[in-house]
Amino acid sequence: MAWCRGVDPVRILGTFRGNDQGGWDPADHNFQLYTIVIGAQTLHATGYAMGIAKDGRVGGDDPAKDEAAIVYFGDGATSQGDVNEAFIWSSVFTAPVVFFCQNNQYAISEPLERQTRVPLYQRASGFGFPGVRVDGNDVLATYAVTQDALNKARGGEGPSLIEAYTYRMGAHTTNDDPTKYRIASEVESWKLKDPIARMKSFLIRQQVADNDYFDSVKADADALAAKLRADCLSMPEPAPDSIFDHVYPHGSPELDAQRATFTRYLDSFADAPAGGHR
Ligand SMILES: Cc1ncc(C[n+]2csc(CCOP(=O)(O)OP(=O)(O)O)c2C)c(N)n1
Repeated sequence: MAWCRGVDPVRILGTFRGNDQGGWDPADHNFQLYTIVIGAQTLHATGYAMGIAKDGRVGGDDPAKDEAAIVYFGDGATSQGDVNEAFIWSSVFTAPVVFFCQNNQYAISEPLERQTRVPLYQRASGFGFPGVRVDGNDVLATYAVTQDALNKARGGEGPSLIEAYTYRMGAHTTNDDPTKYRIASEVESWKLKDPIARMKSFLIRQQVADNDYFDSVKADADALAAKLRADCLSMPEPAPDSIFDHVYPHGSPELDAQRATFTRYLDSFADAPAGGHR
């Protein structure tokens, strides 16, 4: 999504490396900053969507001017209070928001059966809006249901939930070892459903792309990956006390006190740089 919205992927890696706290202006890309607190983004999207509705930018005479919000989260997030609150608020206020749950069947080591007794898309009906499950490894089907849900939201029909059913092929993070909690045959069966391989064979069968095209895509992807690795490794380390810079637009006395305490702590080290830490 960030790529489609024109956000340089290295900006996301900056957040993952802990080098910044979100490296782009959401207004520039119509794309919110990454939310680390699982599920909280569903409330942000619901509030934003309620604002869209209050500004009268849904169900107008010119559909091209209507707007909606879409928010992405995982199967584990559906157990969070935030997500359930977002479902309620969006429903009763008919907010133009699409909840897109990427159900990859694991929240780190926690399997789906520890999150829900019913298929996740069915939860929506209890909150009073439509839910649909789509094969999340089918790019075109996923695009179609997303477009439909967004059009309904823009048209004033309120929220919907999309459950894109898929599988997390790798580890959750570099300190997660999935061999401890799932069996190899499960992973093997999902390898056969690889969405990229499926899309590739579809395009070949439809005769809309040939080997030259795929070779050029691969070359572009390899070059992009190499650039991202290089850019990520060469990111400047932030000054330790820069964490205080962007909490509030105009700072606060409490933050100033915290910064002073932190600076004293840093200065207590023998190798503290003369003249501060910047
Ligand atoms: C409120 C909160 N609790 C716990 C965490 C730690 N945490 C990070 S990722 C994760 C699992 C998320 O699983 P899921 O929602 O299924 O998304 P996935 O990463 O599988 O796409 C957890 C518990 C967090 N970031 N925020």
